[in-house]
Amino acid sequence: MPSVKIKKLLVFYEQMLLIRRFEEAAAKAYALGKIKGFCHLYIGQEAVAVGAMGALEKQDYVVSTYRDHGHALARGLSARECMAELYGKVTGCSKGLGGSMHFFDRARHFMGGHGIVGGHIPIACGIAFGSRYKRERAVTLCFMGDGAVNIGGFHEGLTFAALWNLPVVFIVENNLYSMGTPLYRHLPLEDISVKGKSYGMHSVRVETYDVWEFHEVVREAVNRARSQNEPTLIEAVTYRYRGHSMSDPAKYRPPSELERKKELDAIELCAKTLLEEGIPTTELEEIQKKVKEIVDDAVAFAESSDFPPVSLLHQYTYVNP
Ligand SMILES: Cc1ncc(C[n+]2csc(CCOP(=O)(O)OP(=O)(O)O)c2C)c(N)n1
Ligand SMILES: [Mg+2]
Repeated sequence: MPSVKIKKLLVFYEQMLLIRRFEEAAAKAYALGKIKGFCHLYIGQEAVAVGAMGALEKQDYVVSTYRDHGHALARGLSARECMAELYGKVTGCSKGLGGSMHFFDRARHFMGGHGIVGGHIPIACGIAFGSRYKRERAVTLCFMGDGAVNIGGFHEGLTFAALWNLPVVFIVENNLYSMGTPLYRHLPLEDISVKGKSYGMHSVRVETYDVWEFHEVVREAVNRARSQNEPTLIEAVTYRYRGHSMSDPAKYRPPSELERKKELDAIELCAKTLLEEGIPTTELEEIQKKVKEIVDDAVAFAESSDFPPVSLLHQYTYVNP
């Protein structure tokens, strides 16, 4: 009988694999011209989204960046509605009006998908303020990249969060690059977590490809936010395998760096742990088969869906009172 931890780890394995396979399918559809516009893949960073989202409850909120597919899937948005959104179809999570960078799902408290680097941080603080004010005991998780920590919104948001004791956890996904710019060229620090300390909040740097280890760190921060209204900054050192966007061949980094990072792959590590814990290979193969079916079904669903009608164009431009 698998322990609670192993049962949860099996779910994490499936979710990480779903993100990976979903994005591989998205890359293929993009190359065929079926998905247009911006598309930023999350491949390599799956353990961050999955480990973090596993620490949340239903009432909690998530605010993401333009690299949002993995966050959305880990939060429970279906592969169908996410793929359809990439295809610009009306069955997408944002009715085909948002595309890759603007996934949104009010029911699952997934508050976007934001294209402006760092612009979403004060929005996350506003959501956290709202839930504290209404005594909802909800925590807001706010994801950002390393490129966001020099932006004004970061300073405003973190100051506000610490000063007003907001139940928010900031997760900086430090994938060592901001577009094609390596960290050392845009930040005079290697350790981003020192920034959190300077705002007077709990702050921790985590460098792991072990989804469970990362999950534990986020769980502690989420519990503290929920029970004591204390914010935390978590720096997750990670790596993206693909370029910044679909038009970026990532020639600015040495291939040996990518190969070295791939050896630490979180999905493979998770599978290894599960096998060592006595989970049979056949069970992992079942999960792999299931994930493939989910992704194939999502692609077929997106392809057979309709584009939004022109009448929808202005419907969500302003809030209808
Ligand atoms: C305010 C602002 N400036 C510039 C851009 C253009 N831009 C889009 S992504 C990006 C890099 C962000 O890198 P990072 O935060 O490290 O996230 P990653 O892409 O690595 O996930 C930039 C500069 C933007 N979207 N918003
Ligand atoms: Mg980055």
